[in-house]
Amino acid sequence: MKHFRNPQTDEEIKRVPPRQRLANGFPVLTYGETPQVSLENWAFNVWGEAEPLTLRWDALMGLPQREFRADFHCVTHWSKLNVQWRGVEISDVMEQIDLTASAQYVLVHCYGGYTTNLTLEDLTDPGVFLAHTLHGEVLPSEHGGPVRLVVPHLYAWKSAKWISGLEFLAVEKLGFWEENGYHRRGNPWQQERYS
Ligand SMILES: Nc1nc2c(c(=O)[nH]1)N[C@H]1C(S)=C(S)[C@@H](COP(=O)(O)O)O[C@H]1N2
Ligand SMILES: [Mo]
Repeated sequence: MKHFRNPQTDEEIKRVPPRQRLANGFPVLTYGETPQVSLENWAFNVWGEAEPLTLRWDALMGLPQREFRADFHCVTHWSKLNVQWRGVEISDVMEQIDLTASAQYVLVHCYGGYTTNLTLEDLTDPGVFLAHTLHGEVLPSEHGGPVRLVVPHLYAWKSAKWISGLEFLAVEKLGFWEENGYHRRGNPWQQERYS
């Protein structure tokens, strides 16, 4: 079986960024072990340039639940169009968060220790969300369950699996891959792959 193919239809050609191919399946890309986190133990923490906050599973479920369809672009040259997720819009999470006037950057933290950085502007882009459901099924742990971040407008290393919190910052801190040579922003249309 072929795992990747070139975009074919006009629609695919328009939506697949430069030097990307389409994945037939949904590859799993994880650096290190897959953390196992129960819903009971799951917690999402906010700290730094914000009033400290902890959201547990029930509180997350109490926020508006929505369907999202998003394209997914991994920097290793594969993309997947129309991935169907269910979860919570980041704007609905941000309504729970009281930022200081200095907050301009975010370091996203994960169970297992992975981190990735975003500007506050990229985090609060209207397309960004927390996902707990993939194609109608409970988000599998290898794809980031119980809850992952999805940032459709940037390369997928920004879509942090097993998210455990957001550290708001006045001064930018780089995340794991960004420290190791990946671009600080990662716009797939500009091919911001490595720095
Ligand atoms: N916590 C964590 N999040 C992560 C990663 C990781 O290794 N750990 N890999 C990133 C990369 S490089 C990609 S392409 C996507 C892959 O998501 P998937 O495994 O669901 O396809 O997750 C991103 N989020
Ligand atoms: Mo990736």
